[in-house]
Amino acid sequence: MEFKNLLIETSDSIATLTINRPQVLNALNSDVVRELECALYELDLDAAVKAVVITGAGDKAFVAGADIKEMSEISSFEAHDFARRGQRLMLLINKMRIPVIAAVNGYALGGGLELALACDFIYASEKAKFGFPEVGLGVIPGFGGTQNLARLIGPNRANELVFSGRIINAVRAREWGIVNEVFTPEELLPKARATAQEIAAKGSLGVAYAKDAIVNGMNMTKEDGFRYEASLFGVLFATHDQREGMAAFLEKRTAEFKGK
Ligand code: DAK
Repeated sequence: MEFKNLLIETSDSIATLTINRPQVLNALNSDVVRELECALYELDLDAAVKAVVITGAGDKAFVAGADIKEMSEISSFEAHDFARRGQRLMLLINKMRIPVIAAVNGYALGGGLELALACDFIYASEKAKFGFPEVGLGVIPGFGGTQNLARLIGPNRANELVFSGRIINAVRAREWGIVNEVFTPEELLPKARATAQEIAAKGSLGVAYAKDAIVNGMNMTKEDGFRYEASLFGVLFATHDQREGMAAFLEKRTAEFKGK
C-alpha cells in the first residue's frame, strides 16, 4: 500500500514507521490519521513483523499535534468523523498483537502526545518536549489523552500538565513516568530498534498475550485482572511456543518460536 504521509521501512522483523510532514512538524491531519490506521492494521496482520517503532521525520518534532489549519476549517460533521477515526487509531494500537514503541524525537504535543501515550511505551531523545496545549485552543485532548495520561502518571500530575498547557522536557517526562528512557538524538532510533529486536526474539504469542493482559487488565478490578491473566496463561499451554520455550530451556539451547 502506498502512503503519502508515512515512510515504512522493515528490517529484521522490526517496522519503523515515520510520520513524514516535517514542513508542519508532522501535524496530524485526517489523511495522516487514516494512513496510520491502515498502515498499523496491515503491519499487525503481517506475520513477519514482530514490533513497530513510530517516530517523526526531521529533527524538530515527533508530532506537534492535530493539524490546526485543517481543524480550524472543518465542519461539526467532519470533526466528529475526525474524532472517531483518531480514537479508533489509538484503540487499534492497544489491540494490536505486536508491541508499538514511540520514539519521540522532538515535540510531542496534543494529538502527538496522545499518539505516543497510546503506544506500549515511549523512548525519547534529549530534544523531546511534551505537552497538551489544547486548553489554550479552547478544547481538551480528544484522542484519549486525558484517560491515558491520568492512568499512566496519576491524576495530580496529569491535571497540572493538561490544565496549564505547559510544555515539559524529556528529563521531567521521564521523572513523571511518561517516558521510559532518554537518549541522545543519534541514539534514539537504534536504541528503540534494539529493544524492539530484543522483544522480537521472544515468543510472539507470549508477547501478544502479555500485552493483552496488561492493556485489558488495566480496566478491570485486580481480581478480574488476575482471572483474565490466568485464562491467557492457560491458553498458552496449548501452543507450540510454550512447549518449545520450555524444552529449549531444559535442553540448554535457543528456542525456535513459531508464533503458534
Ligand atoms: N498544525 C498545523 N501546523 C503546525 C502545527 C500544527 N499543530 N504545529 C506547527 N505547525 C506549522 C507552523 O504553522 C509552521 O508552518 P509555516 O508557518 O512555516 O507555514 C511550521 O509548522 C513550523 O512551526 P513553527 O514555525 O511554529 O516552529 P517553532 O519552532 O517556532 O515552534 C511549536 C514550534 C511546536 C512550539 C509551535 O509550532 C506550536 O506551538 N505548534 C502548535 C502546537 C499545538 O498547539 N498543537 C495542537 C495541539 S491541539 C480531536 C482530538 C484531538 C485533537 C483534536 C481533535 N477530536 C476528538 C476531534 C488534538 C488537538 C491538538 O493536538
